[in-house]
Amino acid sequence: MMIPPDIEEIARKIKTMEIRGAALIAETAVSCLKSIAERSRAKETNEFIKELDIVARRLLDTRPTAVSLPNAIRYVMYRVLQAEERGEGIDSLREITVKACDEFIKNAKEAIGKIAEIGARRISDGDVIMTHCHSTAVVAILKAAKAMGKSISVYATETRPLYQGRLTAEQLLQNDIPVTLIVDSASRYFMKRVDKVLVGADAVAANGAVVNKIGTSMVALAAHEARTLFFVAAETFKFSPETIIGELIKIEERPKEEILPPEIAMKGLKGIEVRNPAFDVTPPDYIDLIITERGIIPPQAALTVIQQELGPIIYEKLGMYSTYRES
Ligand code: RI2
Repeated sequence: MMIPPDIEEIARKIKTMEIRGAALIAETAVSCLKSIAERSRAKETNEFIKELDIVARRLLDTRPTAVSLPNAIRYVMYRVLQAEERGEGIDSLREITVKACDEFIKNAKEAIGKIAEIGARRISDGDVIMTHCHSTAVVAILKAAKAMGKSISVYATETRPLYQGRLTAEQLLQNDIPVTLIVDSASRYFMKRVDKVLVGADAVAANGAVVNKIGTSMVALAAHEARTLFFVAAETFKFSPETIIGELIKIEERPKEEILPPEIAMKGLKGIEVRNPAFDVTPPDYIDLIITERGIIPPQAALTVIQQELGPIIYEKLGMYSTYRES
């Protein structure tokens, strides 16, 4: 089967980050699987599964770090493969696929609502918050805190090289939350004025380490030094089951043109070595709390979350759709 052009276009947009954010790429991938299931003309179950499988692998190929992506795909494929093993027919498989996709998206939306509510309770009236990059979960918490009548203000780092901090600032302004945009390297300069740092996550490892946008660990270090609380907001589908067996989360390296566009490279920098890692790892020692839809946990409880929330995937189909396997 050829991948349909509209799905190919979505995969391209995820790779170029026109569609971005760990939760959104997971939800988008699941919507693609749903669309494939709905339009499939397969007569045999194995043909149907092959169609899903090709699209699943194409989507997994787009971005390697956000664990939400393989976890979302496994959520759907695990249920479909189980149904096939039970001997269900093609119509039933289609129905099960669509249901699993709808369920994942519904759960993801509900998770954000719960994280907003739980997280907002941890914000005090008058708090000055610092955030890095753009996280749907973080913005939801800040909006909920404001809705609870808490007066807050935010320092948003611009987040080089793609400036997702501008998006955060825009969304906060739209919600009448005072925000100051700063360059990433000013985060330590302003840290003494900050009560809490709040960031999102692309992946949470079994030991509680958090993988998030490059620069997060530097902000965490500055927070640690200033004794400023450091909170992470992450849905449980961002927790990485593979890390239980010692796999490392792969850090995406993006094109050097994001840092050095060709017109600048012409001026004496042509051919220069540029590195552009998109994420870094913040050790659990620098993290005070992780806010999940199941409640607030210390980073040390990440393993328990993985065991409870992602159990069947871990024990039966861990290798399935792992972004780690080929690395
Ligand atoms: P939500 C983003 O990655 C950022 O690192 C952000 O903190 C994280 O995903 C979580 O975002 P990128 O796609 O899922 O910008 O909370 O590379 O929206």
